[in-house]
Amino acid sequence: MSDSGSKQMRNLYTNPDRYMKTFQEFLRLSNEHQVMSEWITARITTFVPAAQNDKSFSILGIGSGSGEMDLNILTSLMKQHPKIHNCVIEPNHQQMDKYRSLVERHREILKNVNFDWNEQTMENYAHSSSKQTRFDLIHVIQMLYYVDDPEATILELYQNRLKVGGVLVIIHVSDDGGWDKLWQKFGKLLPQSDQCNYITGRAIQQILEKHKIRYENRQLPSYFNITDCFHGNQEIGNLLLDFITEVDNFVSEAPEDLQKEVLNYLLSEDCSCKEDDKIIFKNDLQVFIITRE
Ligand code: HSM
Repeated sequence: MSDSGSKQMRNLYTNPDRYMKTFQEFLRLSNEHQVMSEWITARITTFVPAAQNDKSFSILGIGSGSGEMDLNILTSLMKQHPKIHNCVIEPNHQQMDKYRSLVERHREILKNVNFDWNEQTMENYAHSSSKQTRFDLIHVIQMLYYVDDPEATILELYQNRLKVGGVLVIIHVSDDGGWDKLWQKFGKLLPQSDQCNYITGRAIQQILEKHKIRYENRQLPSYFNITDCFHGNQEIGNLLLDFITEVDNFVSEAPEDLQKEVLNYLLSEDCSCKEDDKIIFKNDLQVFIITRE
C-alpha cells in the first residue's frame, strides 16, 4: 500500500464552507436522514421516560446541526409530553441559523417547546454549564467523530447530565458498513486531526462495556450512492471523495497512488455493492440506547 506522506493534505474540517457543501451532497445521495427519521418516528416514544404530571420534558441535543432530526424527535415526543424544554448545542453558526429558521417555519407546531440555544462545542458546554441541570433525553446523532475525547464525552453525558431513568441515544456509523473498513485501511494515511476521530460503533461499544454501562443496540442499514466518484458529475464526485476521506480537496491534494488505492478500495465489496450502473457505499448505522441506572 502507498506510504505517501499526508503532509500537504488538510483535514476537511479546517474548511467549514467546503465541508458544508460535501455534507449537502452526502445527504442528497444517501438515505441517512430518511433512515434515522423513520427509526425516530417509530421508536423514540417507546423508551423515553413517561410524562410526569405537568413537568416539562427536558432534552439535550449534542451537535444538532440544522435541526432536522431534532424536529423529528420533538414532534414525536410532543404527543406524550405537552411541554418540552429543548437545549441545543451546535458550534457551527451556519447550521445553527438553519435550525432557528426551521423552528420559525414550524412555530405553530412547536409552540409548547422552549428552546435554549448554545452556539458552542460540547466541551465548552460541559465546562460552562451547571451540572445541576439534568435531562430526560440526550441525543448524540452522528457527532462523536468531532469531540476531543469520545470516552470522556459519553461518561460526562451519562454520569453528569442524564436524570436517573433518562435515556442517552447515540446514532453513529456501524462497524458493519464501509466506513469501518475504509478507516482501518486508510485512516493512518489520511490527515490526522483533533477535529475528527475515525471511530465506528465498535469503539462506542467498547467504551460502554469498559464502564459497565448497559445498552441496547440496533443496526440501521443505509446506503450512499457514490457513482459520481467514478463516472458522472466530476465536481460532485470530488465533493463526495472529500466527504469520504475527510480531506479538503482530496483529488488535487492527495498523492496520485493514494487516490487510486482509495478509489479501488471503494469499489471492493468491503465498501460497496453494484446496483445496475450505480456504486452504492454501505453507510450502515448503529443506534445505542442507554438508560441511566
Ligand atoms: N463523516 C463521518 C461519517 C458519516 N457522517 C456518515 C455522517 N454519515
